[in-house]
Amino acid sequence: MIDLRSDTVTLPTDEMRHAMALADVGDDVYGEDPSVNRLEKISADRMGKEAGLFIPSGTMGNLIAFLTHCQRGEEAIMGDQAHTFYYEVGGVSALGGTMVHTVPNQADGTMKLSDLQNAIRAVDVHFPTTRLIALENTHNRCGGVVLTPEYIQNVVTLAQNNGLFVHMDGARIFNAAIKLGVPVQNLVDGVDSVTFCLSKGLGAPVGSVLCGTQDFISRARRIRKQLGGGMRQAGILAAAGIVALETMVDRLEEDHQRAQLLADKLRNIPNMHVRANSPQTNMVFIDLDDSDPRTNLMVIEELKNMGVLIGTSKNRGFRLVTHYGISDDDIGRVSDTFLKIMAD
Ligand code: TLP
Repeated sequence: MIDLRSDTVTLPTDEMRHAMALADVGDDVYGEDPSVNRLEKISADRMGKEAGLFIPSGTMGNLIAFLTHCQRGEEAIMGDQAHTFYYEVGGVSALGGTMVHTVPNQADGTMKLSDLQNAIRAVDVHFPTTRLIALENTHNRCGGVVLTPEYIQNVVTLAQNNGLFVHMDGARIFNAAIKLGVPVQNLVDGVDSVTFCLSKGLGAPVGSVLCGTQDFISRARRIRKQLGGGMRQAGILAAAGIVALETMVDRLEEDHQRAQLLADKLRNIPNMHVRANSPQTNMVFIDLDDSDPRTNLMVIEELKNMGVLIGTSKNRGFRLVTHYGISDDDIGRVSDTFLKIMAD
């Protein structure tokens, strides 16, 4: 099977498995796991933040950030295509009582500054208090697109002028940094909290890290415990995360190149349309022509029967994600398989 459903399907490298087997561990709820402590320190340094917190998943990282920043009934502004809005089971509202205020995401993953400004509540006894703006980089539903440091700084300035916090869902922030050729720190300057994932393109089996100030992370640690996310000998997992950070970041460029190669090949497939500006990073989004009598789910099933797994996207769309388990040969096989299915 060639699995392009997501970069979450990546398997740990041999070096990760070795590091896991040999990891120094302790009880992380007591703060005594040396491998977790090391991962948190390395992560915070990479992000240019004071402290880090190892979290089981990106979803929990975002949830903890929201719950730490916002009191019940307070409002968080996010894009209407945000992962936190679409794919996190309503956790911030269900578990945090956070009121979600969406504004339209533009095709490039941004939200207009004027929309953000208009979404901020005035001080009025009737209104919830606006507390947070959430960004996402790379932006998943907008096509794996990249937010630039300039845009992020504009949002940070707007937030600071209005006394708001900014959280960055940076599940794939290293993809953004590699694409832009900038240090990852430049993408989170002035941002109050950032979650990034070790278990996507970086290939670790489990885990994300939330970074922010010392005070923010101390409070986030309590929320993680409250949610049942306090782990014990988690150094086994953190050890793989350290290898991920040390060995897997620079090679993300290869995934971007393969996504480009894939898109170029798919452009020649009848009745398949590669979306404008796709791909920017490791995600290729394509759409099935309206004239094709099949649904996207039917096409996915046919591809599956021929050994290729891909994901859905809105309407008649598909998402194909490259990662280090995918070779150039695989890209050729995928396009040949598409050709067979679409020519029939
Ligand atoms: N995204 C998954 C699915 O949930 C859609 C994927 O396959 O892309 N933020 C962003 C931007 C994400 O794309 C994801 C995962 C998460 C957060 C959540 O991470 P996990 O899966 O670790 O909870």
